[in-house]
Amino acid sequence: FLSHPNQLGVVAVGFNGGQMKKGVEAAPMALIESGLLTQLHEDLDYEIHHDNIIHYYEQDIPEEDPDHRNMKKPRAVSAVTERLSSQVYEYAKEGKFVLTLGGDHSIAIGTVSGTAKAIRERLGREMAVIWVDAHADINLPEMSPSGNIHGMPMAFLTRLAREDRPDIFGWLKDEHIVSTRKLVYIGLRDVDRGEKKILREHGIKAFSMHDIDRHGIGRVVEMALAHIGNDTPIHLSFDVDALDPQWAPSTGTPVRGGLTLREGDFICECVHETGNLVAMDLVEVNPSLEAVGAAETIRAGCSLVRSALGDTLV
Ligand code: HAR
Ligand code: MN
Ligand code: MN
Ligand code: MN
Repeated sequence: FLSHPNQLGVVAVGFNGGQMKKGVEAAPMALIESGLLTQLHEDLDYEIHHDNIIHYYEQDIPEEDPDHRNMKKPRAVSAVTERLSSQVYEYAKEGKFVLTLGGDHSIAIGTVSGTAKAIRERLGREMAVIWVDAHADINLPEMSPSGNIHGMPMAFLTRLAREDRPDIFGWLKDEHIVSTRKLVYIGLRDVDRGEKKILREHGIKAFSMHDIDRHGIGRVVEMALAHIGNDTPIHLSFDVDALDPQWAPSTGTPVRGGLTLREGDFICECVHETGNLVAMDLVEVNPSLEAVGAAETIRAGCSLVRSALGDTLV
């Protein structure tokens, strides 16, 4: 589905406004300084397209941003993701692979919408999303326990949550939207009551840690890919908190009992092998939390990205 499979568009998103903890905005810098893009170029032969800017979107972030429908910083998240959506779209419409380095997971409202629109225009097809995360991030604003928008992106991206104000996600149009049938979760283990109800009522495919314990990661990835079908473009949105805190301690909402780094890499390798991957996000690395584990978390993040982009063990 890529017209230029070795061309990689990179967007570095230093945004933290989808949640309350400072530090996640420093992740793209840390990932890039640790050599990620150099490795992708030198070891995996990608031609990197990057403006060499870490985007903080200062000029898009309003001073006044009162809560709306229980959402915290709704205008900031909306403005940043609207901008990001067109940045991602610009790369994706040229048939390049798009790699976005976050940032908290609210930025997926921008990345997924941008890829979905480009794939519709370029190929006339609906895209699938594989969401690897401890959390389902599909809270409707009113039912979110925290009001943090990083717990809501999939609700807006599927239109289960909707808002018509143009400054609060009203910019999301039909071409940006993903079908609940084309969404698959892997790694879930901290899902809110209301989210469980949504997953059940809409028949959304979800593989929890329980499923991984029961069937093994190999079978789970096979079932996840079978659900999507082998002729569908895929956007992989990887929240580093899907990994167990043993491998990725430096993240805002760590949850024990997660994926090993090998299981995370394995998911990425298998998704790469389909040949259908068109975009990836890596989010929620927060180098300022559990500082002793920051280097390890950054290394884990780099490993996931390399695996998704075709690094092989032998
Ligand atoms: N579900 C909770 C909420 O909505 C916690 C979300 C935690 N978020 C993430 N995203 N790290 O995956 O607030
Ligand atoms: Mn070179
Ligand atoms: Mn998440
Ligand atoms: Mn998460």
